[in-house]
Amino acid sequence: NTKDLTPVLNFLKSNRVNGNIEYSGVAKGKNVFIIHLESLQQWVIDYKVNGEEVTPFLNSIYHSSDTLSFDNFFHQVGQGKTSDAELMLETSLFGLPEGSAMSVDGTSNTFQAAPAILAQDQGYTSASFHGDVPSFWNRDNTYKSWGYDYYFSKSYFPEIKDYDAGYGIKDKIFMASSMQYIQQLPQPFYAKLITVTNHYPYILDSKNKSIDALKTGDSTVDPYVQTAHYLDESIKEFYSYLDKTGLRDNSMVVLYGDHYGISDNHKSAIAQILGKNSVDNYDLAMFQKVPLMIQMPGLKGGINHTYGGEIDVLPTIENLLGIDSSRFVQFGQDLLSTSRNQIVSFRDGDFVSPTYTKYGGTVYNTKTGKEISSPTSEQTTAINKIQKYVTTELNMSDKVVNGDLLRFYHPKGFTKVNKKNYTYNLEKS
Ligand code: GP9
Ligand code: MN
Repeated sequence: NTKDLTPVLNFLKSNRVNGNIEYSGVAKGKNVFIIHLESLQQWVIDYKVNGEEVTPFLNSIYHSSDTLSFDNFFHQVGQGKTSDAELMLETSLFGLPEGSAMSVDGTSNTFQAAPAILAQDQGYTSASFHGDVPSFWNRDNTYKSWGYDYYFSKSYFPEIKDYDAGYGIKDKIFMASSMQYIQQLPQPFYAKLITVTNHYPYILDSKNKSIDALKTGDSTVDPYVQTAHYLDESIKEFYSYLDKTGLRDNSMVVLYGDHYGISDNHKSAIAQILGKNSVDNYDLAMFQKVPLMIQMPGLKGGINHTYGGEIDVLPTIENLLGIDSSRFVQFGQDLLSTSRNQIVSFRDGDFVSPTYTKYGGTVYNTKTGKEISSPTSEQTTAINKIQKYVTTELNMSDKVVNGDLLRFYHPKGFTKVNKKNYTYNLEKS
């Protein structure tokens, strides 16, 4: 009941930080694109294979003066993978310790999610685009709970020869088709484009491969750079459509990698990628970095070193749009805030912070990467304090999701989403 919310609200209140004033409202009224870069990890940025950049276009965005780029940004997903990433970005709530919250609770729970917040606060129209079957990760139901006006899935995209590489339509075809629908949306809009080609097992027809594979000898790792390169080219094409349609000048583009593509089971390949003889848990923790870039004409950009994760994206976007996030139950902190705690909780209770990193249960000095095998009492106190925050944050978020606690919460000026108001024409026409 309502009482269950009290500890959650107290926790959020005691950890609240002010959004960065300098950036508050700078994107007000702009269209917002969320570009979901499937399985893209931060190490590919500026990485070369045989002298060739894997993601030349994303690299140019990463280094552009109107892009806020983050080089200590981590994925925080659990078993829900893509769906956990979506949940965090749309609601600033964590996925569950097991399974997918979108699958388990997406249909029935009450949410106060980005599409509804932007619609009610600033009149945004929302649409999600994904070139696979609508039921994957229970998107067809969850998107109604989040207040998505439109959901364009498989049947909206052309079925041409070799159009599907697994998990849905190839990214380049997906971008071209999505743009035709996007042009028809009332502005300002909030549009999410979920790419799929850079998904395990990284299959691509030879005519679309334009870069060498890695040569680690691990067949599930080596082609990763080829699909990542294809994904990069599709983003370049997306930007050319922005130019052609005139949308570029009045849009903010948020690009993010949803989670690792190469799992911890591939240690030898990871070591080769990183140019090391072997990897330890510290290296694997840092290997969980994914790209986050926020690009907008006129934005004061640069490479930001704050430690953060997917849970922090929504409050960051809200501040940029001039939306007060403090009235919502959101666990993240504005990435541009100068007073953030910079504690990144992994879903299993491990963490990264500017001082200490814990991965696979081992604690490291984040700055040196050295294992802390016999901590001083001072270190123990500091580590325990971080651990307590991480455990509490995850527990609180789980309480909200498992107990459907947002049905008892009424943010100022926010009307509960009525799922019945949303229907998507998902049948094949
Ligand atoms: C499925 C696609 C991939 O629709 O988004 O999901 P993942 O396997 O990465 O969770
Ligand atoms: Mn994914």
